[in-house]
Amino acid sequence: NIETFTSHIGIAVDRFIAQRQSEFPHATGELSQLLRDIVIASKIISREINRAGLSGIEGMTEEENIQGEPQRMLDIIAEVRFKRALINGGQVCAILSEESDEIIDTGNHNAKYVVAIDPLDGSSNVDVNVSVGTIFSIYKRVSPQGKPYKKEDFLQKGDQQVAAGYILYGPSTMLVYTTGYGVNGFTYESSLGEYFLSHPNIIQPENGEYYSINERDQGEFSRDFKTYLYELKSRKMETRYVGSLVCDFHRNLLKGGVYMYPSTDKYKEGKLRLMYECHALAFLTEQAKGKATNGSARVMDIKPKDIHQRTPIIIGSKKLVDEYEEIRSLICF
Ligand code: P6P
Repeated sequence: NIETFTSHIGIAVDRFIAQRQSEFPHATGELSQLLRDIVIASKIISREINRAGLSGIEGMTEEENIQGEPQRMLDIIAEVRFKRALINGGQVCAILSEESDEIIDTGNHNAKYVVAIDPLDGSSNVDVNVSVGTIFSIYKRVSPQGKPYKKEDFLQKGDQQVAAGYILYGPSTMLVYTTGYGVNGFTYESSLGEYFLSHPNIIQPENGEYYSINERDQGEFSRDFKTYLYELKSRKMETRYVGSLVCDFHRNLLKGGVYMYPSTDKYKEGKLRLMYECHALAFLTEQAKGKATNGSARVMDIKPKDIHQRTPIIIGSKKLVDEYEEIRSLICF
């Protein structure tokens, strides 16, 4: 009956956002509205993904994105949906998207936030029905309100994020985000069209059994990575690599583990993008008591130089990342 069905369901995300806002007397409600705008777009994309095989939108376009990667129809659809939600929501003056070379001016020049987003990370997995994700970071603009955005609004350190999160379009669609006061996970109930709190105050296990890396490149890894991987394998850690970042990150966040994408011959600076992938995940993992480094520096301390720059990353359970750093300090100095 409805009692049992709803007994385990937590608060709806709208009410959670409002409750959190009420804890900050000076809050104006603009960030709350921005989060709601992201939630709206995610519900539309969740539906598009769930029926992609029926609507024929799994395929490719003839285009490539700035990364030189082929663009899929769903990449474009996801970007359009987030752009529209953020433009109409009025809280964002500019958007940095993985799918667009240039920063998108929303025209909301009085808005005080900017958003960096990977609208649909891992989208190549959709046509084989493997989970994919959206990753977003929210920053306060540094340029004066009332005028168009400046590039400096985006070249901010990870520490400057006011909020960050991801949506995981998996067996269930989940929203996981932080505003700097812990990490909370919400599960989407499509029959009600609402997200409900299902994973309150997520803490990443200090240790873990999983390591995630594409072993294809192991011949190219630096000595510290080779030594670290040898160590992990020698104690029979489980390798789990979906090849969809949000999946691999989410599993390691809940169960404990480490995700690595080091520098390779093909990706000298690592493959993952700092502004709209690594910053958000680093903020989340630190808020959940985990750790994120680029090998020599805390990801959240990196001073961005280019809006589409990449970075090597080792991210996850604190003890596992500490162990990598120990090995690196022994080998590299
Ligand atoms: P590789 C997907 O393209 C992505 O950006 C992440 O989602 C994923 O973790 C990574 O690249 C996979 O890269 O080189 O292992 O195929």
